[in-house]
Amino acid sequence: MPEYQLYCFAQSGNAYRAALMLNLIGAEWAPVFVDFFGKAEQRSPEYRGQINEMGEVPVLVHGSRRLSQSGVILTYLAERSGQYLPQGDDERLEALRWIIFDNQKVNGFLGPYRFLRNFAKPAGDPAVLAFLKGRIDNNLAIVDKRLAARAFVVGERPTIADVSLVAYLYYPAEEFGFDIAAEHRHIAAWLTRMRALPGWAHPYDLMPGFPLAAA
Ligand SMILES: N[C@@H](CCC(=O)N[C@@H](CS)C(=O)NCC(=O)O)C(=O)O
Repeated sequence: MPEYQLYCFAQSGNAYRAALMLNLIGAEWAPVFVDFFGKAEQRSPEYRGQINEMGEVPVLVHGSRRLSQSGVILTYLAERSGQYLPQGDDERLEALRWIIFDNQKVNGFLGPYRFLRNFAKPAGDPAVLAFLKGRIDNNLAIVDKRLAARAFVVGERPTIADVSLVAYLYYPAEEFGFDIAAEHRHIAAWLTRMRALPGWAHPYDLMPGFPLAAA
């Protein structure tokens, strides 16, 4: 059995952060498919009892350890491998600052927006979508400005802050109804730099469940 197992599914940008990190550090890992759209497995009492009390994907299993929250998983893998690790207190805190901003306000809004627009039945309320889109535009502009002055989020070297922030950004523009890279040139250039890292793979190639089975 590979060293790591990752509970995930292809459409999850939250899980992509962990899957991508495992690939980038060259870990031996295998995905464990979570049927999110069909059986809503993550909400079952079994999943909550045995896999993750928070009822969320991703979950990383490493020996007797079971970790959830992609920010925790990224930190764990960076500390174990020594790769994508922020160096020193200032970088560590800076990376954490961006990971929290990302979880709450960048991909934390993009994920639900894409879900409501693309997968939810019935589709999301237009007023909710409009609210989220306003927040997304504002927060992507903040990230774009940040990346205008440096190659990666913390500095000139990629860290777990970058791996966190790419979460939903490689999914097709049609799923969002707008083109993030076309609208934010510094984000676009950074996405190209991230894509060039050894081990990079697209979320739909890295995790099981794409394409979605017809309902
Ligand atoms: N902050 C969490 C977010 C995890 C999350 O929200 N995952 C979604 C899937 S993309 C989920 O499992 N949602 C539970 C549900 O909708 O039942 C992380 O970064 O790991």
